[in-house]
Amino acid sequence: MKTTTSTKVALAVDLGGTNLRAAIVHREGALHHRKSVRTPRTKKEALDQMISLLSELKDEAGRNVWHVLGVGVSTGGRVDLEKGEIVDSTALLPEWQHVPLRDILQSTLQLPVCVDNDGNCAALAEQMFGKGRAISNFIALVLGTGIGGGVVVENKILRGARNAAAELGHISIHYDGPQCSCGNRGCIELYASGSGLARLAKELLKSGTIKLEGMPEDQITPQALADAAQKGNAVARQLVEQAGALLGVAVAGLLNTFNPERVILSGSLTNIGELYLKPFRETVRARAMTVAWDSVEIVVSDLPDPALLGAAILAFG
Ligand code: BMX
Ligand code: ZN
Repeated sequence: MKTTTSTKVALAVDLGGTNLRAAIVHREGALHHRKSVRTPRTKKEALDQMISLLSELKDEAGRNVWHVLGVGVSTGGRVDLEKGEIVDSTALLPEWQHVPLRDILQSTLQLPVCVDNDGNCAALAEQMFGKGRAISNFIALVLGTGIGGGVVVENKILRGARNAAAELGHISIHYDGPQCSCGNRGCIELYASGSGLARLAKELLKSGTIKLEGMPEDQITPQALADAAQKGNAVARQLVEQAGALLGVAVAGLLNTFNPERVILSGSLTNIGELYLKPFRETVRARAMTVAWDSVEIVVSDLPDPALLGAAILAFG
């Protein structure tokens, strides 16, 4: 690509429960110099890491004589849009309460900074560049460590009173389910996300119900479970299928609530494919109201990293 000083770019960072990702993003949506590291456990380390990744990218943009318009941050947690502050977060990002992320990054990087929740960022990216283009009503679900959500109603991202709407991972599906770090019980994220599947698998390992050869407890990933299922491990298969079906229970409720034209799935769990997606679709079909099911198309995103891309869109303004 021929580029000049008039080439305008944004720096984007996505703070997830497992990975911290960053990239330089061009206006037309191309991601350059993508970087991904494990999210450090403490807030201080994560902040330092974020600043170091963004500084590297800023230097890289400088070397390419690209004009950096600003920084966009996609993060788990409830975000005060006006202040650019992470107000509250679950155990996936411990310690991230009342963190004035925008001010911290702005003063360090000397660039304008915008911050939003990762599910909202993903919905924004789908709307601009993905399968949400020209779709007035859709739901974006990011199925990763947690479950991020974004809801677009009549072309607008649904934000609610304080930008805390669409925390779709925290729809409770079990009255008596385990405690979730959001304060509720039995949230769908506890069953159908990467962290949820790992939690369930660990419980089964402890009780001796499941044997996962060559998979130490701290390396139980949805993909590893899916691989075990493919190799004939019936318990692993049942876990993954159950995760898909339970997500279907929550999404059927969302169809009845929002009557979207599309549900756009992204995130690492979609890589499992049909083992997870088939029971998901079947449950949605079985449980949603007929008109709601008949109006919807369930699709998998074709964007490489919707939340990261959405962060850049924030910075482009
Ligand atoms: C959690 C919650 C959501 C977030 C989702 C996906 C926090 C810190 N996170 O439900 O705000 O959208 O996880 O996050 O409260 P990820 O870690 O899978 O990217
Ligand atoms: Zn919850």
